[in-house]
Amino acid sequence: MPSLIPVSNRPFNAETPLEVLPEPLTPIDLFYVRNHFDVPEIDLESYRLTVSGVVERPLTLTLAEIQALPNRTVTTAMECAGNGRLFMEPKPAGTPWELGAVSVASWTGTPLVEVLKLAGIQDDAVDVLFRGADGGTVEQKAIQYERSLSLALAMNADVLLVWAMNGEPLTPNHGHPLRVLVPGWYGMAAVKWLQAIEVLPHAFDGYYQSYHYVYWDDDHAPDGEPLRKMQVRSLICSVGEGAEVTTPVELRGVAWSGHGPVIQVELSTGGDVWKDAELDPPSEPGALQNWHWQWTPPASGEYTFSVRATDAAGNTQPIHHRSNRLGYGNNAVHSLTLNVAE
Ligand SMILES: Nc1nc2c(c(=O)[nH]1)N[C@H]1C(S)=C(S)[C@@H](COP(=O)(O)O)O[C@H]1N2
Ligand SMILES: [Mo]
Repeated sequence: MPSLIPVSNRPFNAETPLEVLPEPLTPIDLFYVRNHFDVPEIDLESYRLTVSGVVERPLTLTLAEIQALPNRTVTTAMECAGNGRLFMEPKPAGTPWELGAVSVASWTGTPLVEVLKLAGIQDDAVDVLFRGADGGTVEQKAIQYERSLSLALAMNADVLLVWAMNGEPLTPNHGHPLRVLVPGWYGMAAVKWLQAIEVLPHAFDGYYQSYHYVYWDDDHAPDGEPLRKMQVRSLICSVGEGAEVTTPVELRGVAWSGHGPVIQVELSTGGDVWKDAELDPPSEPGALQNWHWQWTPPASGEYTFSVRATDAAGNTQPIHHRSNRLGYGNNAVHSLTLNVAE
């Protein structure tokens, strides 16, 4: 039985075993976990979501009141921006993720815009801030996990306040009782244990907004480019590094992008020669797409297989990752060396 692969204990961080990613939904107990602090204990009886700031009507809502609003279910992938950090050179500080900080779930929730409409947005609103119930001391300051979206993004009907994953209430690790979902974005935007929404008359400037989850390097804007959508990526899931396989070699895996569907997945066995894999369309926009590929090698022996994906917006995975100080967005091609038996 596959199980989560622990990366750290306090806070608890763990990866999804790649072999389960081709399943239509990642089982909840195998969905990767990314926590910055200890999981806060939230009692459903006393839980309230507050909505305040530059609104006509500040709100205090129970989960049942939120669930009574219009809701919908979407299936989308979520990836941590630090996925693959362990393979970056030089290795940045930060959680040393291999490649399993990605999963896919069906998410049920109320569009954020429904709650914002209830509260009534004032004309001077600029940003919508989400505050998680978790927190701790960072650089000698007591902080909570907080992120914002611009008002224009927050009004997008795709942004959900989610209470169920794969048809089950959220578990403590995944944000029980309520979390944000910003489909297509790296996971940092999906604030868990949502406690408060504050509509601000200015842009929010917080630790996880303006310092972390920013590409700091020379290739981006000099003052750092905040992370948003997931970059195009593909993974080989059917075998692991160093495995022995038989001929014809059959490889399977997944691909995704926050910039639209993946339209091509290619494999290489060395050199800049790429052959198309067969690629399934996403079951829904933003879900992981399965691919498979078959190849008869000229002889038995050791081969290095690389996979790369291209999305509908024309983005292709690079051979080498771009460096950035905090080690985000490593979407370099995934390569494995396998032993092909007689
Ligand atoms: N309140 C809160 N929300 C959070 C986080 C957190 O530490 N605290 N981590 C974020 C990050 S970086 C990611 S990648 C996703 C991970 O969601 P998951 O643990 O359900 O996979 O949650 C995001 N939301
Ligand atoms: Mo993340």
